Amino acid sequence: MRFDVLTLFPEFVLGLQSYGLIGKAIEAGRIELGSIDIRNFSRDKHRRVDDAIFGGGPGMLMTPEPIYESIQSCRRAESKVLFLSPQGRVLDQALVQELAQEEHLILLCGHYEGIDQRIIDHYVDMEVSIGDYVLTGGEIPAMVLIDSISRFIDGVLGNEESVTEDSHYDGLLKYPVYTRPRVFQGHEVPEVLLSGDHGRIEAWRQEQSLEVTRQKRPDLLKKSSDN
Ligand code: 4H4
Repeated sequence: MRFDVLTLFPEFVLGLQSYGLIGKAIEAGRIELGSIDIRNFSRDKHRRVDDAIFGGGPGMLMTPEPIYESIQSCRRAESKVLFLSPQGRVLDQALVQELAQEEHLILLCGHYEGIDQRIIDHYVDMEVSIGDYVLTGGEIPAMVLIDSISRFIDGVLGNEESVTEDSHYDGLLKYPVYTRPRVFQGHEVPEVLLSGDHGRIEAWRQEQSLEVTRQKRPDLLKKSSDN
């Protein structure tokens, strides 16, 4: 998987190169990360990348030419261009797994009031949102996508970790988990987890996963019963 991030803050995105498992995966070549400064494609003598909005309205918009040139600078036949936007399909684990099947994702980060609609209409394959709120820029959403998608790339998670035990993998939340000490501030680990009886442990975990989901996200239970 290769990610190319089209951004006005290239250094910010490259911080991922020294960020935990993502940094290790980049170093090991499991994932590739490029960060392209849209401003380098401005033909304006002041390197402007924004302008006033036709028809009036508050704020500024990112102009289409520098964005178009930055897309063309890295686009390949297999590329998918994603625009991070509050108007996009809201990211969930299903979309993460769908996007993890791609080979090359170009992540376009907006600023100001967004970008010229003609880029969205003619050069963006999918708008993706990380939630129903508006941020100052698309870089943090882009990093959310890179992190969540990278967990599904072979070799990024250690052998001892697996996405199949994650919350939302099967549409439910993860069961409660515990580690040493067995007694912490007088609070004990559930006895079943110390029993060594893997059948009992698996059954307990499945029931707990349902109960946690029922308590915290009953909407997920409705969604899974509708499917
Ligand atoms: C893009 C603001 C588009 C407004 C932006 C619009 C998110 C989000 C986000 C900086 C950029 C904002 N990106 N999930 N939420 N014209 N990006 O807030 O569509 O209203 O991903 S617009």
